[in-house]
Amino acid sequence: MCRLRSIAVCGVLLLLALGPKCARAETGADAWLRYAPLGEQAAQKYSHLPATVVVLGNSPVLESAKAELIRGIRGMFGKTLRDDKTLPRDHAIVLGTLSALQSATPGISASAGLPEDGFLLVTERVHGFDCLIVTATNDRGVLYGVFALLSKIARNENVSALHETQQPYAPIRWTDEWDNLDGSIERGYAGPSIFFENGSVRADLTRVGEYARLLSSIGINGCSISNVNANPRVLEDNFLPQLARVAEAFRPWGVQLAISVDVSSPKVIGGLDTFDPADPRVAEWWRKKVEEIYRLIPDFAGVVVKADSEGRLGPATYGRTPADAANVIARALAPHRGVVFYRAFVYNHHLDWRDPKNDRARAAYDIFHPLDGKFDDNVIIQIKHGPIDFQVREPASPLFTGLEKTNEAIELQVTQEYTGQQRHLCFLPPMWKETLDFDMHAGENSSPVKDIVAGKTFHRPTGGFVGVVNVGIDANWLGHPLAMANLYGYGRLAWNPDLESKTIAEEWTRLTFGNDAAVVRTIKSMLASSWTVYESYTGPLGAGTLTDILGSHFGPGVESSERNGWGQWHRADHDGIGMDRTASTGTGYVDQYRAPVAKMYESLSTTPKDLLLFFHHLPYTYVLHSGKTVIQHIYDSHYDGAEAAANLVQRWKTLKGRVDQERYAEVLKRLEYQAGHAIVWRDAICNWFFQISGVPDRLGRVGHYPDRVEAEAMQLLGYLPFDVVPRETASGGKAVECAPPAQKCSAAFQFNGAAGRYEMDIEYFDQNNGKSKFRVLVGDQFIDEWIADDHLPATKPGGDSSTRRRIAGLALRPGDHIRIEGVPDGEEHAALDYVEIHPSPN
Ligand code: GCV
Repeated sequence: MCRLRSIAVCGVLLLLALGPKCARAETGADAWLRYAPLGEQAAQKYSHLPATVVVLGNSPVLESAKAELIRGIRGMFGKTLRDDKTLPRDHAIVLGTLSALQSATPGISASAGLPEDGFLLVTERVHGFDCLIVTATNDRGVLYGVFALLSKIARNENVSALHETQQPYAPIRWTDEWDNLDGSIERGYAGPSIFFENGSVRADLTRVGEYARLLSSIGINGCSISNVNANPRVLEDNFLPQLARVAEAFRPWGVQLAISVDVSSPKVIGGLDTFDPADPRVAEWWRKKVEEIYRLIPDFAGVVVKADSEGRLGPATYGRTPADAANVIARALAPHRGVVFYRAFVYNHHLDWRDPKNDRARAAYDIFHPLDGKFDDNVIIQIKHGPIDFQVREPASPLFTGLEKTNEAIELQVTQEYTGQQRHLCFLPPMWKETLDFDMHAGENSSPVKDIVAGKTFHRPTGGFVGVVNVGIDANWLGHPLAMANLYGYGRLAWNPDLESKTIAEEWTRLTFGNDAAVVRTIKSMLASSWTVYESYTGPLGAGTLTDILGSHFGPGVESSERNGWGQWHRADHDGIGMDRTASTGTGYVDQYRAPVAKMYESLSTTPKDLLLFFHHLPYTYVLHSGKTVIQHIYDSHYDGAEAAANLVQRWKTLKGRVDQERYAEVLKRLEYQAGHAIVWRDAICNWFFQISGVPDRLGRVGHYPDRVEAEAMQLLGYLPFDVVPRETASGGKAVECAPPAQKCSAAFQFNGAAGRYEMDIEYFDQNNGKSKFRVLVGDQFIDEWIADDHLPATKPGGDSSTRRRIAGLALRPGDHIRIEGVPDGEEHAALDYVEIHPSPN
């Protein structure tokens, strides 16, 4: 079935009877809630579905549940459910809480000891009619049940004789958004904020409502909308009514509003001369402020606090502890059942890098473990999943077992700050699963992280999951159409961390792209491999992401981690690489784990290969279990990774015509970019390690690029060579630029290969401070042109801006004169790195 817009295309396809099924055109805005028409076969399969919906009760959330059901059935089957107010005089889908159901139909057997937000889907006879009942303890549970039912149908599952209970693993299932009041988003990669604009809450909150619907569909019940690097203004009297508007947009979807607060607010906006948490005036200020919030937002969820971290003020100013700071706010929130998330991401970013015993990874445990038991019951310590900062691979934070008498939540990062910024495909649930399933050995029984944060292991009253999402105003929410699999996956794992990541990938693919077996198989397998592919060309063996940690966190920047106080050290030098975190010779970090875990990481032979360099400093010549040396592993993994990234493009291309053209093209564009950028990464990392270690690549690849013509070696007209810094981020350390006063430059060379068809890759630099133009000519013949107008996080030539333009199937003869013309714009000087020419694949 096709939408009107694509009828013409569909018609042509049908007429020609070419290619597979016609696909609908989509922007990605519907995400996994597409409710795309299911077709004849499915209509047959679900013909038993009732034609009526009956809602027992009356609330905005139940209203959403009903509207969603009608919308879903209409989308998938083109039928509109009749909306009845009273119990069935016919087969019906009945929605209502257990108590409403039992009072409307005494004797109904549908009962279950469901916790808040859990739900039951069951087929039962009501008043003599078979009904499909969606029930729960609370209205939100009913809404979740409706989403689950629609998801089953959209994925072609059988719903004819349902008896299924689902309940959330933990009460806390939140997202944090790092949105600033000016509309920018810290670490956001899909346009400006959906919440704020120019210092205020947006006038139009349509997208906010749509976002709440998406969150609700995966069981998220709270959302903190403002950056943890908090602006005290959010608490100003005139700002609170604006927040109330956001809460209103969230409410019909059962999502409760939260905000990040700055602990210095009593002083900065409150007129006090202190924010000392021990000062009674400060406590009183928080009490009154919180009361004011609840007057406007009765279902306000609570606040998130980042303090004494990365330059933020905190209780340390007054010699107080995080417990003092958390409790003073928690006591103001407690009468209203609000909570404080106090982030354990507290560390000294001025560490002395010369001291081999210093270790940022130790910070959270060192600071918070001694405070265990000192936090009030409505405080939750929000712990990043690893001890550093969302690197491509980290061990589970030892703090999870460092707090037995304190509530905890795990913080996972959906926005791909260190994992490719939604320009690279990186499906994160497999990574999250490793942490969630990791046994921390808290006692005799197994104690995976998921149980600890859910409060099960240490019998805590609350706890759970927080995902940092950072959706933007872009139609598809996260930029890369496939990145939404991470938000979906986060929600599904927060609901049920026992789910396999493959199951999640399959669910998401079916809901997002339909049930075509080839589409499901291909996307699922692309997602499944994408994290380790990304890891293999950006940070193998647990070294941490070897990115520019002082800047964008995007492209390669090996040295940026070293010789500064940030503590993201990998300690690579002439002889070896890795942080020695052992108890015997290193920083002693391993001793923060319980004994069995500490023992495993202390020993080189039992440390998992993927984390070797996180725990041990090894010579480049150290031989791994695989038989390869560390250095050869680094070379090989980067070459294999870049090849695997290229392979993602090929796999995606097999879906042409099977998914809608818009998303097909957008994904292809991003995957092609990724394949090019993986080569930038590969070359930068391999060359850096080759330079520093002096150990050649056994396969002779590093530093040898036989098909490459360096721009600085071409015949240059106007273009001038320059050194790129850091040097490994350009081929040979140099590039050419068309700097003022030049207005147009050219770089030319002669092709000396055999006659044939070739792929020509032009590596150029696409900055965000200009839109240079490029043209390619062979002899006098125009071949290609483009504008360097991407929005990469770069204002200069280097690893962040290096971009590949591929010209495929180009016929060349020996002696052909190839010329690239560049026209600079603004600060962007049409810089070129090299050209590489390979025979076209057959
Ligand atoms: C919101 C990292 C990020 C920061 C982020 C911080 C945090 O350092 O780069 O952008 O700040 O983590 O989680 O607080």
